[in-house]
Amino acid sequence: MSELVSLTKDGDVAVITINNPPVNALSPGVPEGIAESIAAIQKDDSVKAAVLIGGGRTFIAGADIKEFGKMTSGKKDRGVGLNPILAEIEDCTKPVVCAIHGTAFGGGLETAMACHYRVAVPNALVGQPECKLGIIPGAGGTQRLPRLAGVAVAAEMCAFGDPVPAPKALAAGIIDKLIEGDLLAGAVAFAREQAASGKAPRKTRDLTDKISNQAENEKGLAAARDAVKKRSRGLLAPKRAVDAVEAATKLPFEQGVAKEEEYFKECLFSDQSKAMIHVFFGERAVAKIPGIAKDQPLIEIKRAAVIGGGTMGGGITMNYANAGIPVLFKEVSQEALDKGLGIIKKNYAATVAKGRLTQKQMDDRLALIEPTITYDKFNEADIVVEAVFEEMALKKKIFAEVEKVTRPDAILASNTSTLNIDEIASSTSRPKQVIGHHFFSPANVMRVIEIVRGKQSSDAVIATSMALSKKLNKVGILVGNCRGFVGNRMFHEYQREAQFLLEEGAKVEQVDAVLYDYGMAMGPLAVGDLAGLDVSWRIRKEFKHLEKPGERVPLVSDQICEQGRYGQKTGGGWYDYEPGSRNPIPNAGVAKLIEETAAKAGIKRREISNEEILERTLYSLVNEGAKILSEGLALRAVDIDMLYILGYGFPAHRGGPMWYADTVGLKKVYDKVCEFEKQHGELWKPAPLLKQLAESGQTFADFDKTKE
Ligand code: T1G
Repeated sequence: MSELVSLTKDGDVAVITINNPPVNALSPGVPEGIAESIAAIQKDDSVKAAVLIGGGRTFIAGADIKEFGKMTSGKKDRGVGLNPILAEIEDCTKPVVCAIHGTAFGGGLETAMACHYRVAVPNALVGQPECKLGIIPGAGGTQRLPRLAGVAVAAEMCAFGDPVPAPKALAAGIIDKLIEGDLLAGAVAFAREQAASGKAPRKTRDLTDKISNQAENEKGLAAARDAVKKRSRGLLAPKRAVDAVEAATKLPFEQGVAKEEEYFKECLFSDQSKAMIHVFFGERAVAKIPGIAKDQPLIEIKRAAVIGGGTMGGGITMNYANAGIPVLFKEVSQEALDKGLGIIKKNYAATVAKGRLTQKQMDDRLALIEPTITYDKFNEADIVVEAVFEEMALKKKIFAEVEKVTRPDAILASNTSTLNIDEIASSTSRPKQVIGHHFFSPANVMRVIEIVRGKQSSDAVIATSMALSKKLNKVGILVGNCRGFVGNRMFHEYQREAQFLLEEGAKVEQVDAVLYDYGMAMGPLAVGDLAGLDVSWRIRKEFKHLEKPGERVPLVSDQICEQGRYGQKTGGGWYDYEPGSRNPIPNAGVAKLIEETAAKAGIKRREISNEEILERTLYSLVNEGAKILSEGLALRAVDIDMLYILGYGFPAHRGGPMWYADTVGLKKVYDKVCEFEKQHGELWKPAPLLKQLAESGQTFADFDKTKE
């Protein structure tokens, strides 16, 4: 057929194999190859049945996402164009069995459902993850899936896109049989049985028993819509996915497919989808480190050690245990150690209680954690992660101690979120082994690690840190060493603007509501209360000596901290919190303190629009991000986007701060920044890169292309 699709025979059963590594995406030539194979089978009387299988590590992982850009830029037909080919499979008069291993995602599952039967190995996954790209299934998935699994399962799968393990898919009616051992042999035998049965091949589109009970359908749709309201705030695709599944219950198949295509195009041409496709490829792009050889030998990480049993130390330790890596968990005293271990056990127990972990898995992970108050076994550790208080002197003391008790090739990592990695490294005689591994709180949940390279961090240490991130089920993002690195350096500007807006007249809850409605997981002030206002207070004190004379700084947060209001952990910060509740309650005292402080500072207060709040907070991120790119402290704009989406709750459907700026248009952003500079001074000095790109009509995406 073609090197993408091959057709062979196993006796009277034809085998169609897709060979489009790495994930057998439905790239141009693949659907056509399948169609040609079906046509050939149709004509070959010696063939009684057929098997469709993926070559390599997986079945079809979906349509080729790289093709979507061509669709939205008008270079290619606007639709997926798969439906006619899937109809040919379904109309084949000989049973076609789909054999699934790895993942059958998106167009892959849709192709499987157009086959007459589906078999799979037990560890296969099926799913309709299109909504994670801001789209919906576009090749009949929302019409065939409810016919196989019912409305409730189909709506859940299409609205949220989570993978479904094969045994669960079998129970739901999506696949017909699990094959232990040789998948191809099992599928050929199954196909031969179907042919021998003499039954007409079962066309999924003709199945109606699972969608004929309208009351059941309405119940399933209502439950899905409720869940979408709770879990997919501001997103178009999950809503449209449920609407398309509803069409399957109300319209004949062909009309349902047409309705689905209408919704698919609406989503595909939305800014949300463009942003989420940017994020899909962004998550893969950040793993590529220019200047480090692809075959750079890595340091094998078989054992780890974590110093510090606080919130971060405990979470980091859980990551290693979750990845199956034995880890020493060190504290200075037995009491502190017991407290830290208690938090780890509580976290695991909560996950077991939610059914997301078995008791055995919990016990196995705890067995990998070795609590200690000494450095005894540290010479066995391949990596040591320090997660103690944000105090330079303390960190330098620990690195000097650790150097004496570890092997020369061990990686010495600091979880500092702000302090100078080179200065920490200077307390050792092997700075090339020192690097920053900045986890985000809660460390066992947040999916990103800011990997901070020091001046002398070796390529082996950097490459190992990036690979280790993936092993810890995280996304590693490499950044340069400066105050606050990339994430917190930008966040400092964002927090600064939020607090200046309070002094100038905005309300605490107004500022947070604007960013929440924009799509942030939380507003900047509520985030401060969650993280603990004392953490940034300690860091401000650590850097007080660096403040420029006359430089405007936020005036209220220090006063709140002096009152002992550190946020949720003290029952009050910018907001009040009822015991055991994370629900922020505006505090009149804080509002009064802001007014009084502004009056004392001679700041004239005024009505502040939501638009100004959004622009000043988001453009402060963009402007600082552009400076960071010029300084080479972030490799690409997409690295900043991924850091903010995975580490700071920036909405993926906005693409990250740099992508969002491109969406607004850099000329508009630059003009606004210039305006803010006139109004608010030097702090808003436009970044040269922003000016250059805006004046040359370019984007941050163009900037990234120059880095490829
Ligand atoms: N299209 C194009 N490239 C893809 C791709 C796809 N569908 N999936 C993966 N890649 C690339 C990826 O960019 C990377 O490239 C390499 O393959 C390895 O991927 C009609 C409209 C399958 C679970 O959303 O979830 O079907 O960086 O690093 O960790 O209704 O890839 O090496 O250059 O992720 O082993 C729906 C997307 C599409 C699934 C494997 N399908 N893929 O994970 O490898 S829309 C999806 C994944 C659709 C239909 C609609 C994962 C994976 P590079 P990887 P992995």
